[in-house]
Amino acid sequence: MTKNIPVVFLSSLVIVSVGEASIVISPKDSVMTSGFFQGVDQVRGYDGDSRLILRVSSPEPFGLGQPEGIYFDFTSFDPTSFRNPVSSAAFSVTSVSGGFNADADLENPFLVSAHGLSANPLLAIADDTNPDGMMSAVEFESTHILNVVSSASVDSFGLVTFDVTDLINDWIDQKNSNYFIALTGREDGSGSDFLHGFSNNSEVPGATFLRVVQIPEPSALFLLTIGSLALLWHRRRGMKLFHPDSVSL
Ligand SMILES: [Ca+2]
Ligand SMILES: [Ca+2]
Repeated sequence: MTKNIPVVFLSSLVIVSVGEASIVISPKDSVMTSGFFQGVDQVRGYDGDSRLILRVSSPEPFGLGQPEGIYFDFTSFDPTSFRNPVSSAAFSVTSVSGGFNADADLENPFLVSAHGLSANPLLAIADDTNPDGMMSAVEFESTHILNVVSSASVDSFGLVTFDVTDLINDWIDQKNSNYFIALTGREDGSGSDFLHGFSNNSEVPGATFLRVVQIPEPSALFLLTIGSLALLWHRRRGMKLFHPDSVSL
C-alpha cells in the first residue's frame, strides 16, 4: 500500500493542473474613436492620455454619422504558446458611466458587441499619435471591423463579459493575426442614443481582461486516467484493509 502513495499524489497534481488551466491576459492598451473627435486627434485613450473612460455609442448617436467604439490591443498575444484550441475565451470589460447622461440602464439596455479586426487600428488610423496612418478613423471603422463575435446586453455598471472563443481560436490557428478586439454598438437596434462608458484599462488596471481556458493536452488526460485508476485501486485496497473480514490477521 505504501508503494501506491506517490502515484495517488501524482494523480491529484494532474487533476489540479487540468482544473486550473485558465490563463488571464490583459490588453497592452485600449483606445477609442468618435465622430465627436474633430481635428487631428482621432484616436484617444492611449496609456498616458489621462482618459479614464472610453465609450461605445449606438450606431448613429444624436444623428452623428460616425459612431464611437473601442479598440483593445492584444498584440502581446503569443499563438505559439497554445498548442491546442481553447475550450473557452471570455473577454471582460468594466461598464461605467460615459459622462454624458446617455448611459444604458435597466429600462434602456444597450446591445454592445465584440468583433475581430482585419488590420491594426493603431498603425492604420492617422492621428496626432500616429501621423503615418493611411486612413481616417471613420474609414477604418467601416472597412476593418469584422462580423460580430458575440454581443452582451449592457444595463448596469460593473463587469460585462463577451464570449470570444471563436475569435481567439482564429488567432491561434493564424486565420486572423490581428490581435485586437473591437467593441461597437452596431448591433443595437433599440433606437436609443447611447454614449456608454467602459474603464480604460491603461488608466484603470484590472478593468479589462481576457480569460482563456485550454483544452487539456492528451498526455494530461492520459495521466489523469492512469492516476484515477491508481486512485481507485488504492481505495479498493484501502477498503479491504479496513473491512472487518480482513482484520483476521
Ligand atoms: Ca488606453
Ligand atoms: Ca491621438
